[in-house]
Amino acid sequence: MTRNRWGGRDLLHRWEGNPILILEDMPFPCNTVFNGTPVKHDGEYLLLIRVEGQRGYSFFTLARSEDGYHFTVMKKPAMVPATNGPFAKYETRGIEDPRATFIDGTYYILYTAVSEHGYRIALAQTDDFEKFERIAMISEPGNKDGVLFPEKVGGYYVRLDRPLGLGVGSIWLSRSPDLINWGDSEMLLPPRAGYWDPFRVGASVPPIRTDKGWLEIYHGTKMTSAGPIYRAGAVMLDIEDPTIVLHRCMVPILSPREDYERIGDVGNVVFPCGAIVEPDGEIKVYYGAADTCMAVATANLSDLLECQTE
Ligand code: BMA
Repeated sequence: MTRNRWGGRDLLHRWEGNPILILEDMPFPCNTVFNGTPVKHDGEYLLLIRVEGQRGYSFFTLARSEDGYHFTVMKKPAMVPATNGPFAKYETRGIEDPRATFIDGTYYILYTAVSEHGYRIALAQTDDFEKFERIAMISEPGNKDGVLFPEKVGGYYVRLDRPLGLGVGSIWLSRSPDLINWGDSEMLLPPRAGYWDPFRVGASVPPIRTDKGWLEIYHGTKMTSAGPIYRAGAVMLDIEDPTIVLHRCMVPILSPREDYERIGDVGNVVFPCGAIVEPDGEIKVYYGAADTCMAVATANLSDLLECQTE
């Protein structure tokens, strides 16, 4: 019997059929497929995936599934970098890492717009994942990993993001009256010396309301002589005042262990961009692996909440 040198235990359980999307599944030539954000729309699983084209810049394509595991990728890209209008000059090097949140009947997508002027968070909306409408650039350069809360808190829309500041890379929280104008920003979660997330942290999955608080699945990096290792962890925020951190996982909930997470364009990366909570309490977390393919891992939401108290 072959021993699996990557073996290990994570709170999230990888689906045995992983990875769920690889280059072979793509109906057109491209470099990689990763960092997709899921929604369940009319009973169907939709995954808006980041595809890096052969020129090296990213765009988004839709994949559809009936069971959340077997996906078919649409033949035409869903959203490509703007080539005219006010967004064009900020998307010259692609659009990356979409995160979808459903608020009051509309899906809002936060994504990273990349250009020679730096990276910024942009906001688009869609009702059906067929047509996307860009709404606004909602950050200055040097900010990414934007995720929207699924409802207003204290009368305001709320987002988490990751301004790079002095290179520290902490998760911040900002508020907005209209989803376009953002401010009232506060530092929420810094990297943690002495743990698995000492270098940088960033929001990953749009916050999930639970009866114990807002569950945020975030990514954290540790720097090594071979580059960063990207792991996923969990933090619980107060429902009424999400600037209050109730619990933060001592250990990651998912670490790169399998070949498809270890080896790729950027090795040692698990990078969630969204999750689906099923009616029976199972959570499916969708993540990019090694910046090269898409994978999914599951847990009971209640087990994930347990991890907070460790
Ligand atoms: C982050 C983002 C992600 C990427 C990750 C690992 O900074 O750029 O898109 O998956 O790095 O390379």
